[in-house]
Amino acid sequence: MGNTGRVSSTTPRFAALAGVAAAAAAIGTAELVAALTGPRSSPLVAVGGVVVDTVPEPVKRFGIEVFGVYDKVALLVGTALLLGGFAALLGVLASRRLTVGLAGIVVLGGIGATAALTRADADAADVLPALLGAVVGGAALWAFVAGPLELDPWPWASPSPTGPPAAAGPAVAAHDPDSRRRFLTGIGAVLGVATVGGVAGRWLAGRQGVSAARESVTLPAPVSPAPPVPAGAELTLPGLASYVTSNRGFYRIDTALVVPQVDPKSWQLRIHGRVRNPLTLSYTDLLARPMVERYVTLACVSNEVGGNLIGNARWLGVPIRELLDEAAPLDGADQVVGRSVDGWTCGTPTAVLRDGRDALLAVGMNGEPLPVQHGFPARMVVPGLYGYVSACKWITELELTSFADFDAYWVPRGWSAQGPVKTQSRIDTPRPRNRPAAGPVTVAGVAWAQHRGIDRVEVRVDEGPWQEARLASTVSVDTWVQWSWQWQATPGEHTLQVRATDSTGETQTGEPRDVAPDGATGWHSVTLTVG
Ligand SMILES: Nc1nc2c(c(=O)[nH]1)N[C@H]1C(S)=C(S)[C@@H](COP(=O)(O)O)O[C@H]1N2
Ligand SMILES: [Mo]
Repeated sequence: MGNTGRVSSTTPRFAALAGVAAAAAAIGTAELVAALTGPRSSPLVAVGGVVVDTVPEPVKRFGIEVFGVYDKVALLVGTALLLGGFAALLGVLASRRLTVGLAGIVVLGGIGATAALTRADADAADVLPALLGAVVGGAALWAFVAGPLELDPWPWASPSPTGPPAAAGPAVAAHDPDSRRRFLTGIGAVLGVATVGGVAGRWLAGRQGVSAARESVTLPAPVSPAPPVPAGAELTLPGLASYVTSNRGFYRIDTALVVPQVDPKSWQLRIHGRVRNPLTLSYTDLLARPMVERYVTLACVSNEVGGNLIGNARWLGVPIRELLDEAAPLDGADQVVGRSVDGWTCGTPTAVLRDGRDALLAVGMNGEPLPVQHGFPARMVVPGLYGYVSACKWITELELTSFADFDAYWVPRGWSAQGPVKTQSRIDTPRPRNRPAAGPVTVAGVAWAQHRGIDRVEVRVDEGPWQEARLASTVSVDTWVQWSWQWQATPGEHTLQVRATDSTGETQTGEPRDVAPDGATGWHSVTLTVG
């Protein structure tokens, strides 16, 4: 170095570095504190959660398109990058006027603390990660910009304007040759400690999860077991979705940036609102009740035609109908709002829950306690309705109200209050990347119309005549069904299409419609080359 020109040109970059290090110190501290106050009080997670929930007007369309399929990691990384940019700017501002930089940190801390307070079930301690983070971040900024680690000379410390620029001698003389090394070592140390602290905080928070509590649960045997899966339900073809979806393979959709960790010991389900007899059940109360086990196919309203946001599992639980009968809904209570511990809500017609179908307050999935991501300790599963109006995970309340009085989470965000599943069908094999040889080719897939049942599936090639596929067997009308069709494939490019007819006689419409506001329509098409 020793060249004043180079010093002054690199200094803003060092100042930006100081800002980023200060922000890292703040975030690392916040994550560490959040290990005590709960992962949702982490400012990154809390701010991300507010972003997910608010979906401001210009972003609304985008929000609707990515309904539920938020890339959570991308959101957190995006927030961190934005924060990094802002922090760099703060560093530069602080190098001119420390108070401006510190004020910026106070604003960031305030945003984090406010966001944490808006989360469902927040308590006063949830402001601590953001506030303590801001204190540590502010101290770091001061240390690098005006304190012991200050880089010497900062631009404002350069020789007085009266001194000839070429005669930078005094500044160079006053320059502490160790300051740059001290500064950079300090930055490195702060970034290192902040990273270790942040990772440790995340790790500690993860250890407080409920996996151990979940593993120690013994589920009761059902008084009414699921009917056995008939041998003919599983065609076992490569590429074809299996009739029963594994827990690991089951799609996951929710707005939760961190998976809620609900301790079954303190968990309660309140059934309240417009009922004659409000009830509160503990997890033990729930497990003591007679359980039924049923196969039900769950689908997301955001599932595009041909998409895979659908799965079929064996759910163990208590019929919601029985719980409602005990609570005795009052006249006009036509909506049951399921409310999750994280504040998410869905609204289900009371009549649907009481019409005799196997709507379950589920505690088990495919013979295991519900996986944490799928709603442990308890969730709703309602055959025939999309998940966003029925499948509340981490449920803690069933509130009887009316559709006129309450809009559940997705309704003000542009989705229909009513969400019956639409009849749909999908071609799983062959796929475009397959290049089958000419001759016999098995075309196969799944079709669903939960709670109505599928009567017929038809396939056509190159918009020729519709030809009836063979339906596999199913457990009940509440699950999807596999289908297959033998194709005498000829060389060249071909387009396969599928459509299903449900047991009411209604054939799936070919009109392509978007997933919003109440589920996609249209025929799944697969174009591929033979030979
Ligand atoms: N608490 C909570 N429950 C929720 C959601 C949510 O965002 N939060 N999403 C719903 C939606 S849109 C669907 S499709 C199903 C998905 O359930 P899964 O993740 O177990 O497949 O959960 C429903 N239950
Ligand atoms: Mo969904």
